[in-house]
Formats: sequence, structure tokens, C-alpha cells
Amino acid sequence: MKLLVIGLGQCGGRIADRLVRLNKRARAVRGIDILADAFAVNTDVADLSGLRTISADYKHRILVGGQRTNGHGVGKISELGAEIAREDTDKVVDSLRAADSFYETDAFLVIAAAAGGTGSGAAGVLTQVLKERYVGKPVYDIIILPFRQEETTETRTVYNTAMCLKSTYLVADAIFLIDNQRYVKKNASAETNLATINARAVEPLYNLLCAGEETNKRYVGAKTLDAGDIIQTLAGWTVLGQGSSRLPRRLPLCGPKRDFRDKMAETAKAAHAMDEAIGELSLTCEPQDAGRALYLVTGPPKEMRMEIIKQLGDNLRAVAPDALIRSGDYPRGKGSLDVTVILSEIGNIRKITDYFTKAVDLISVMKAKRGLGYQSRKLEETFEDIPVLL
Ligand SMILES: Nc1nc2c(ncn2[C@@H]2O[C@H](COP(=O)(O)OP(=O)(O)OP(=O)(O)O)[C@@H](O)[C@H]2O)c(=O)[nH]1
Ligand SMILES: [Mg+2]
Repeated sequence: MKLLVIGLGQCGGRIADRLVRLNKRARAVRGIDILADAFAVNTDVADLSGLRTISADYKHRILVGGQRTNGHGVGKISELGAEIAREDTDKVVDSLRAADSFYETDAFLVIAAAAGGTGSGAAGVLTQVLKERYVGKPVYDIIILPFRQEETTETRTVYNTAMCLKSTYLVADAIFLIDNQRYVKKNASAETNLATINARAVEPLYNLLCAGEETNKRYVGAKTLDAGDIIQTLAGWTVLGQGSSRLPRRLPLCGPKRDFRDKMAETAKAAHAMDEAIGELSLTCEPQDAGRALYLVTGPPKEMRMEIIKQLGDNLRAVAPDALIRSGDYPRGKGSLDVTVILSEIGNIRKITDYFTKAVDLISVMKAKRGLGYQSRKLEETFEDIPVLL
């Protein structure tokens, strides 16, 4: 599957940058491309300059709202981020259209942090424009949720996050949620932390995107997971994760004479990798609330027995009983068995509901301050009160 990636704001730009590195790896190691192209859009010149891998020309690093912000960002005012995105849409879309492999794009991937200004405001606007102009082409968003300490120290954080989540949810085909707080490692410096989070956040996409792009018969699975399967799986709130099990260096031979204990150990290893993938999901959620799910097993061809894949299907079914499950195998690599899991169309995510509730409270307090009165109301009613950035 080939994605056309657009990173918005500092966080979005950096993650897009990471994806370009992932693409370089796919090209070097596997001889395939998983990106059609990648762009960074920002109101901040310094952030655009700080990127490492995205092409440095003005068509790939796109400065928007330059006159309004003098190239210094929107300072967390996501309404301004949205406004600038609306004004400069044509500039962005013109650059995307000029991409070399534009016609090969299977889907757009828009990336932004929910708590900032530029990315948070622009994500919904750009997603909506892409949906309108390229009917039939899916638009997925990756939305990064803030660290807990940002929520407690800056009120704008929760407010921006709620507006960004609501706006993108209304227009995107699916939203991958990545929770910064999930990846926090104590004692690591802030910068290494972010770099690690970005690397870990995009890693599960590697095998997933490569699997369907393989042309060498040796690496095509018995059950290939291609763009169609992924597109059919993705809808609404989505999380993803990856787990892996190391395999012993000298593998016992396959075949009828194989010891039953080896077979058991193999299945256990695959099950372990899947458990880890579910434990490492990009946001804490209840898998039983997922309406759709997908898993991909990547490992040495000899390890790819249908039994294992079936067993993993049963395991996933046990944790996500209501999900429509798709699966695939990808005979690639050696030394480990990796399992990638996507849970999608998740009906209820506590953390998201909390953002909406807190934002509604904030709005009520702001209204009360302006003398409009404070009333306690139900969530469905108050959801309506969250401003949309579209
Ligand atoms: N995972 C991750 N989170 C980041 C990164 N950079 C910033 N963030 C988070 O993103 C949020 C801030 O968003 P930014 O992307 O910096 O904001 P922006 O879109 O550039 O908007 P303005 O700077 O206000 O114009 C905070 O929650 C940060 O913790 C990054 O490289 N990786
Ligand atoms: Mg910024």
C-alpha cells in the first residue's frame, strides 16, 4: 500500500519525516516503496528547517500563513491554524498534485498533534478538502494525543485536543490515535523521548505497508494482506500495535517428523507476539469495543504455517469478539516472528470521552465568566457545544 503523507505542524512534520526514513529502509532492504511522497506543512520556518529526511525544496516543506505569523507558528491557537489552512489550501494541494507518484497513491495520510495550534487546526480542514477533491480515495489521519502533564498545566491543551478530535472524526475515513503518554519513559530526556515515540509510533506500519507491495514471489504470503484489506478495515477511531518473538537461531526442520513440542513452542511464540502487540497498542482502549480488526504475521517462510495464523485469529477473536477480523501472512525476515494488530471502528474510547467532557466543562466555565450562566447537561448535548474547526 502506498501512502501520500502530509505532516502538519511540528509533531506532524517530524512523524512524516520518520515515515520517509521508513520508506528509505523499505527501499534499501526490500526494494519497495511504501510512500508515494511526503510533505511537511507548517506556519513555523524553524520547525520546517529542523526536519531531516523530507526533501528540503519549497514544494515539500510548505510554509503557510507566513504573512500572518511571520513564520513563527500560531502559538497554540488552533482556530488560527484552521483559518490559515483554509486560506492556503490551494498552495498545499498544488504541491501534492505535483508529486511524482501521485497517481499511485492508495490513500492520504494526514498527521498532526491534537494539542498544538497549526497541526491541530489544519488537520480537519485539509482532510475535508482532500475528501472533497479526491472522491473515492481514503483519507486517514494520525492524531497524536498530548502528555498528561501538558493537560494539567495548559488549559488550551484539552480544548485544542477536543476540537481537533471532533473535527477530524467528522471528515476522515479513520483516525489512528497515538497517545504520547503511553510511550513515556522515565528519566529519558524530552527530545529522546519524542524521537523514540515517533520511531515506535510508525514502526507497525512497516510490515503492514510492505506486505501488499511485494512483487517477488518468495515474499508473497499464502494470504496476502493488501491495500484493499487495510482500506476495508479502517474506519473511525483506530489504534495499532506490534509485538515480536525472537526465534531460536537453528530452527528445527519442518515436516511430519517434527516434534510436537517444537510446534507448540512456535504457536506459543506467535501468541506471545500477538499479546505484546495488543499490550502495546498506541492508545489504551477496550479491544471488545472494536468493530473491525486486522492482524499480520511476518516471519521466516518456514514459520508461516496456516495453523499459527488460524490460532492467532482465534486469540484475537477472544479479545475482540465483535470485530470483523482480516488477516494475512508475510514471509519476510529471519530471527523473529512479528505480529501487527489494528483495531478499528472502536465505539467507545474513555480517553476521548474524557477530553470532550473536560472541554465542555471549560466552555461552560468560560461562558459563566461571560455571564451566560452555568448549567449541568448531558454528554450528548454538550458534545454539540464543542466548536468545529472545519
Ligand atoms: N510524539 C510526538 N509528539 C510531539 C512532537 N512534537 C510535539 N509533540 C506534541 O505535540 C503537541 C504540540 O504540537 P506541535 O506539533 O508542537 O504544535 P504545532 O502544530 O506546531 O502548532 P504551533 O506550534 O502552536 O503553531 C504537544 O502535545 C507535544 O507533546 C514529536 O516530535 N513527537
Ligand atoms: Mg509549531
